[in-house]
Amino acid sequence: MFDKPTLTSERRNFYERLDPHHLTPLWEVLGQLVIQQPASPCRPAHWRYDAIRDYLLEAGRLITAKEAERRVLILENPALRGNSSITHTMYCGLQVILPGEVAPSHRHTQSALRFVVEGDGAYTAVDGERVTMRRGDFIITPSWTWHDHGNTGVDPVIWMDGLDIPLIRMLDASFAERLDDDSGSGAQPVTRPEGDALARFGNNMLPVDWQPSSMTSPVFHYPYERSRETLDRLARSGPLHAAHGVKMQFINPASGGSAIPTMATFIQYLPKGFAGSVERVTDGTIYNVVEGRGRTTIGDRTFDWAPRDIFVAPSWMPVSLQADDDAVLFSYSDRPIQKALGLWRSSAN
Ligand code: GTQ
Repeated sequence: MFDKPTLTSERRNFYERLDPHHLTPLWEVLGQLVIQQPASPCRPAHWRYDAIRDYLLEAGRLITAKEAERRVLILENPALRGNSSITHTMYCGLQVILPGEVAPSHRHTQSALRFVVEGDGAYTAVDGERVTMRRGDFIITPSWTWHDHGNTGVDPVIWMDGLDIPLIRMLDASFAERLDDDSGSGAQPVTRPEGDALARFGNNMLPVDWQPSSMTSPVFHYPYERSRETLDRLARSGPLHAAHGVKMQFINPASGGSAIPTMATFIQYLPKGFAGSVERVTDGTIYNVVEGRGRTTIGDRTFDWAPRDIFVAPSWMPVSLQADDDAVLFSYSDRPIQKALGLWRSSAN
């Protein structure tokens, strides 16, 4: 759109004299900066769970959760290797915790979401309340809340971590600290019974005198049982959206906004045989397959997926979803940031 002017020797000489002053002429770079539509360098990518699982268990033999702080394999966008990023703003990892282990308590300004992919019997503790992690559960660790993870069961437990690490890095807004651990256990003290937050905030009611203290949802656990039942009922009562099937977003019940200020989280149902229409959105999106098999075409790539697989669709690439079985997909993206700034676009609008 903005063409580069001809490079004459006089101009080249000028640029060379600018260089030591850390000055650059805009007209040489404008065409790369202000482009007609998004052209993300991120690539569509797909990670088969079957191919990763053994590496996670191998990591479990190689290093303890305590020594690692968090025993995670990071899923890096192939075009962003070395950046710990799956899109320009979002981080994705798979965390494994073995029976008896504790990932010690810490807090940071980055927000985290957990989506449980395998195993029962682990817990995440957030500000004094533990929640048992079950497959398909979506759990939030709000910015600057103390959190630790433990496994009191007999099997390894594995979940997907979604964090806004690259965004916070771009903003130079990272703070973090370890809990002073008097007990030596690594875990924070439990001060509230399990299920307290869900009872208080997760039943379309709020305690009468309660005032929000943060922008994150006070419900930090969205059990799969409830999400699945909702999808099931809506699938039966229809109608299906041509591109999304039945798609719900997790919200903060106190504001109606996204459950996490920097990350949108979604769960969607695609009936067997669903062949979705093509859509583009400006929020690069990470998907985790909960149930069913199917395929997704993203730009010129098509990925066949199965339960627990993860795939990423970069900003503004055409995406279409197909399901061979009844399928459920969890996904997350930076949509709330884009919406807050009036930047979010979809080809559907
Ligand atoms: O569980 O707190 O994947 O701090 C990366 C950074 C998980 C966590 C990650 C973290 C965590």
